[in-house]
Amino acid sequence: MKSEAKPTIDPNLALFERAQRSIPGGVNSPVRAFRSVGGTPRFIARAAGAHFWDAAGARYIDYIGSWGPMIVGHAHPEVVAAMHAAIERGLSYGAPTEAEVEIAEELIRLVPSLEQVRLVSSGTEAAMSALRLARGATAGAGGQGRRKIVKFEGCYHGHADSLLVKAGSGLLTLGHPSSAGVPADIAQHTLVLDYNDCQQLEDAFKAHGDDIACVMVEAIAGNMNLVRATPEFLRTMRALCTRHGALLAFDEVMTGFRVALGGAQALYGIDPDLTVLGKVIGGGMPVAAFGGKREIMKHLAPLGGVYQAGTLSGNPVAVACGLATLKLVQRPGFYEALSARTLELTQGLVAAARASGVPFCADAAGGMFGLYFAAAAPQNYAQVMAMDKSRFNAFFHAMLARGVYLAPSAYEAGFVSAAHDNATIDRTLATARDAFAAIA
Ligand code: KE4
Repeated sequence: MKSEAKPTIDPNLALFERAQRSIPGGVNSPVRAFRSVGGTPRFIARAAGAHFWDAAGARYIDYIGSWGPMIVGHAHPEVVAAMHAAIERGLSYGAPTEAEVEIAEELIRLVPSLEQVRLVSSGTEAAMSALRLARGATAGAGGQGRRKIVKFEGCYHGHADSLLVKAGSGLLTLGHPSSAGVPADIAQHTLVLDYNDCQQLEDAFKAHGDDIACVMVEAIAGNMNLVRATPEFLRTMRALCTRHGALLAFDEVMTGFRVALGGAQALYGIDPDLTVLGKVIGGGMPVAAFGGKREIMKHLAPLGGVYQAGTLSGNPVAVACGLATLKLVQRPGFYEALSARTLELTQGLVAAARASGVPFCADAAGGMFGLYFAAAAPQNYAQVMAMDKSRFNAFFHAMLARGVYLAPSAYEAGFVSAAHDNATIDRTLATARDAFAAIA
């Protein structure tokens, strides 16, 4: 009797269905659920270098790199060895360690504006703490702390309540919650302006200047796809904060050690009062940080009245991973090679799209890139939203089916690692030529 061939169930689908029974949406961070692009998320079983393998054993060239941290490639032997050595000494002590001092000194040495830093465990925690510090360190008229913060539509700074806010009805009216669970009386203190709009910044300070504690910005935005700030926008921001006594915070969680060794602030030559870091500084482990001028950091407990704390802040195993990664990115020529590789990728994708007549452009900033199904690179959120999302989704799936894993959303940036060698880039471009032809 011929045995009935068993239907092969996609292990990713089986895992996704199982995961949804115990985890909301089956994921621990929404973007991983593929809801923007549709289809079944890939459950990753292992990763090495520029690749990872899903639960069905399919191999992909990975262009998310854990959303930025894996800049030296997955499972780099020197990073793994450093972590093993740290693990042998114990996992966590809840007491200070020399390694935390070492990574703090390294960050201060490498990031131009830093005089002191505090380590935390996520970018959200770092941005949230930086905001509280800014409010606690700036006195408004009459001596009470300033309450307002300014952010920009399309920029993401993690999921603290004050930062899950969308623009009010009128641009300068106070913000409304962009998430359930955020009380209006918290959101009302967040002003959400258009990215790259200098006039709105001027108007906001005219209306609220002496109550603005902080302006927080991604100098190269990576959470509405990749969108660059104009130098004039950042210079205006810096000047207005200085004039009105507000603090300028650069959120470099994504751009830090990604677009250049000194981050976006080094590229633009801007000196922010506070900097938020994450991703690369942990090398894939939960390390993030916020820091700035000593005069501001002295307001933090246990010195000052701004409370902030964390059980696993500065965790020795995580810090060992971060230190090993920071050592590798300082090798001579690291960023030159990474930037050249990323540019080769984006220029090759543009050529491949043109060969198939698909309207497409791209941008590269150090080891991160943006892909745009549009005639020109977007300068703000409205222009991002006007791009051809369905074309992106078709391209995403055409590439995924051929073994190239791009960010599963038209509104995310992509990431190249030092492990993406010439052969990997060439393979990606050959795949893209087929994918563009398939969606033309
Ligand atoms: P985390 O809390 O996810 O470590 O960091 C928040 C954060 C803060 N600031 C910037 C500029 C960021 O890009 C992020 C997190 N980035 C997203 C990528 N779009 C992480 C991916 C995710 O949410 O799963």
